[in-house]
Amino acid sequence: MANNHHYKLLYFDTAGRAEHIRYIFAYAGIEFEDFRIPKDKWPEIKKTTPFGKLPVLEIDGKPVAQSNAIARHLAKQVGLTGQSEWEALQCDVLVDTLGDLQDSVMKAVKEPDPIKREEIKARVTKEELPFYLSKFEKIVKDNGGFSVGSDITWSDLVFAVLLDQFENMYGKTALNSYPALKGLKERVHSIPSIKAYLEKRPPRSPLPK
Ligand SMILES: N[C@@H](CCC(=O)N[C@@H](CS)C(=O)NCC(=O)O)C(=O)O
Repeated sequence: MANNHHYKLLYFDTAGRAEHIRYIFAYAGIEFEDFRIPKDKWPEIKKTTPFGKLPVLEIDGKPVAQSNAIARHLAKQVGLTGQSEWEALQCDVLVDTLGDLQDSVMKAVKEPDPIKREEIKARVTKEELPFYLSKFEKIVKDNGGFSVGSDITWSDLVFAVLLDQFENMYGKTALNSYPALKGLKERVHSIPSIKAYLEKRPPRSPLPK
């Protein structure tokens, strides 16, 4: 896809909040510099970022913060925001709802007290995950395999990234009760440009605390 901008994505050496941005670049065949900041360099670089957080995307040298603002901007450029304003809105709704679920999951991961951690993890696993996943499953099934409308959107890419992370955390059978979601993830991962990206993607390393 033609795009004349120079893109440099700054993030840590992990998937985290940058992976959906990398997927959009990969999907659209847009070259970008995947600048993975080593932990020890972060305190220095942090001072130079717009709001002290990553990811930051430098577009022709101008730094832009906020992962979903960045992803939405790129999605618009490459035609991944659906067929109408209504579909663009549905993409935003799903991406934000996936963010809510991800926040709950991460709360369990980040809890330092091991007893509280297990309690949160049990609640998320028993209540929040099935609540959200069953709703997402119905949406994707009703749309014939897409999260929004009848064609791929950036929401599908965000689903693929997060469902993959859930499988890594909860095991490969975690999505067995959600065949439409599993199918969505697999279909995104079999798109040749995404497949090529996944094959050369560096191994994950943990985020700095
Ligand atoms: N809402 C922001 C959140 C950014 C954020 O929390 N980034 C974390 C990594 S996922 C960070 O920069 N942590 C290091 C720090 O705060 O020093 C986004 O989606 O971009």
